[in-house]
Amino acid sequence: MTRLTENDIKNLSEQLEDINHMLLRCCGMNAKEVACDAAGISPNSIILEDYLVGVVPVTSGMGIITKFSESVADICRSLGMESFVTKTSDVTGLAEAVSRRPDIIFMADDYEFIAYNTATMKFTNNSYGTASGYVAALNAAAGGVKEKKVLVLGAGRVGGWSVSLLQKRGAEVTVADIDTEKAKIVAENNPGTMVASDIGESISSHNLILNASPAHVDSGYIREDTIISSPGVPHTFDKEAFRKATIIHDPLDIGVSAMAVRSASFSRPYSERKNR
Ligand code: 2YH
Repeated sequence: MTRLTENDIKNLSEQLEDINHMLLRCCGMNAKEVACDAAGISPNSIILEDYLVGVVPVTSGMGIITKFSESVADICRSLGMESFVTKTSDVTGLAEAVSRRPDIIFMADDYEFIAYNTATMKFTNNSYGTASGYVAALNAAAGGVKEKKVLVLGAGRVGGWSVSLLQKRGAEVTVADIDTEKAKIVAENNPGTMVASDIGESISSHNLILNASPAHVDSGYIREDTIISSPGVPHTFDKEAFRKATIIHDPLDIGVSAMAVRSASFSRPYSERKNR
């Protein structure tokens, strides 16, 4: 599982405006609109300003990623939500967060990253959020994926969810992975999905790609006018790839925004139900 590095996110809070511009340019929607589409709700149906989000740093495993929690809180703030990072971490941090009665608590260790809705006791995770956000972005950038061929690179958790969500939007999906067995399992779980036999040839024969793989995509294979929705980190496209393709990418914003909006959609805000 790819772990974000401090370098991936060090300036993210200052880049959120630029990411919104990138999304508007590529998809005609900003991060909030992409996240609402990913969650299957209209932006007018939810008042994100009424939701309070708590983010708890977690020291287990490989430990704290500098600015990770702050970036998550800033992303939620950029959506209009109120947010805070707890001063303490782990279980003490969770207790601190709960005492402030937030609607949503974000926590991540090395394997799982969740947005827990405190009213419904339901959580949504980053793999689903990332897949749903990048599928929504690709769908918007492509003017709809219905009955169009889409290639999903990577058959991990994000790739698997992407295949399923693209199929729900009516796309004809092919999945590719250097581990063909993993791709076959994703295809078996999503009947109708094809498995790529030659990854380079598949990239060359698609102009809509969801890149959920950490592998480098060689620009030589990429067709002119391809749209690549690319959650995969590290993000290693070269200049030629950017010349040929529209590439939608950011290290955290699209996935976290989708998680925040989906988790908020599980319940009305606490502020509306009670006095905090
Ligand atoms: O980046 C990660 C994991 N790879 C999970 C991602 C799931 N798609 N976790 C972040 C760890 C954050 C750290 N524990 C902190 O700063 O709190």
